[in-house]
Amino acid sequence: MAQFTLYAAPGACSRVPLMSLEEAGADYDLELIRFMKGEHKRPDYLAMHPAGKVPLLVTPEGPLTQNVAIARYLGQVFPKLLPQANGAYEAEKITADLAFCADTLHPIVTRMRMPMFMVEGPEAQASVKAKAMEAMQPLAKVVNDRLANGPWWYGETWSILDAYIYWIWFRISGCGFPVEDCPAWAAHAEAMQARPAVQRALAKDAALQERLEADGLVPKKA
Ligand SMILES: N[C@@H](CCC(=O)N[C@@H](CS)C(=O)NCC(=O)O)C(=O)O
Repeated sequence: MAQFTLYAAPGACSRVPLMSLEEAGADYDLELIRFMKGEHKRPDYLAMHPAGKVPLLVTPEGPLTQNVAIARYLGQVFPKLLPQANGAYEAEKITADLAFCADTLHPIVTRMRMPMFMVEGPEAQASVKAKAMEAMQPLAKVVNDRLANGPWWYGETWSILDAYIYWIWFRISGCGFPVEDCPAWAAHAEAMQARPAVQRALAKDAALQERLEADGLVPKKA
């Protein structure tokens, strides 16, 4: 049995720990959660993740939920994944950066991509999406300005923050958001795609998608 098990869904924010585990060269198994079959709401899964979401990382010590906590944990087990902070303030600045992704950017992304989870009807959904796009604009500038001093979120050193910011990029691309206004973020995404560990993670994520397609749970991508 592997040291860790990551429960994930293709395209979901479980890509963040997936890329991190690949970057670390960790020993882990990957388990597919089929939202369409309600696997994230089954009692055995809820016993490990009461909120019924992905990602879930099962560690030798027990299950761990929430991307911020999983990133913090992986950063301790594999020190190359996060900057090693000098003191409480520096440490919590890193937590704040992770929380910026999880608590500020991610909910806006959800409203941009999945307004149907928020309100009923096409007009209300279009309005939720438009508001979310508007809210994302100044935040995208914050990210872009930060990455202009890159190549990575923390300058010369790659970290889990880069995996998180790259997942957000994936979600805001291709939905009408003006990503062309964020050239540094686009360059960051390209640099991410050139990393062998990221390529391995994306291939595993694509394999999960293919399993959903093979089961007839999602339409086959053209
Ligand atoms: N704050 C949570 C957010 C997790 C989350 O919203 N995951 C989404 C996928 S990106 C999910 O599982 N959605 C399924 C659902 O809510 O039913 C974290 O950081 O882990």
